[in-house]
Amino acid sequence: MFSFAKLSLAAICTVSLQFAAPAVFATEPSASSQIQISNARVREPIPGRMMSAAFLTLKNTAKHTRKLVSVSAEWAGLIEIHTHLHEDGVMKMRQINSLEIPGGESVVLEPGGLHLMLFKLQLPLEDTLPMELCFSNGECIETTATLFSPM
Ligand SMILES: [Cu+2]
Repeated sequence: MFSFAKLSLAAICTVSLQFAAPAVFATEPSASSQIQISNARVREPIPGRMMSAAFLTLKNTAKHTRKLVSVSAEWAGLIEIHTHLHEDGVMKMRQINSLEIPGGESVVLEPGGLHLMLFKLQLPLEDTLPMELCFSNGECIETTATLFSPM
């Protein structure tokens, strides 16, 4: 019940902001536009499993390096940034504390490489999954991932 009330309130706020200041949204790029998130997708978990992975592309249009430090979503109890490493000939996943996106560059999170590890999923997942990415400068950006089947 609580999360439903929170969602409704967020929807109302969004609508009233759009009516109140359309010119500001149209002409002034916000700081968040320096990071562009695309192709966000969540792999459908194996039946019975409460964990999975998410992938996306982060593009930094600013001059300076930006650092992704945390990711959260209402439908996942915990989200970690992971990378894959070769260790003694074996591919292993390892959590990293932050992910740097150099100025003017893109970082791609994709199967077999960098990914967001999703734990404690609230099943079943919806087809569209909002999530929030926060950076070391305190900025947080919302994006929506789509659910995809690995088959
Ligand atoms: Cu992982």
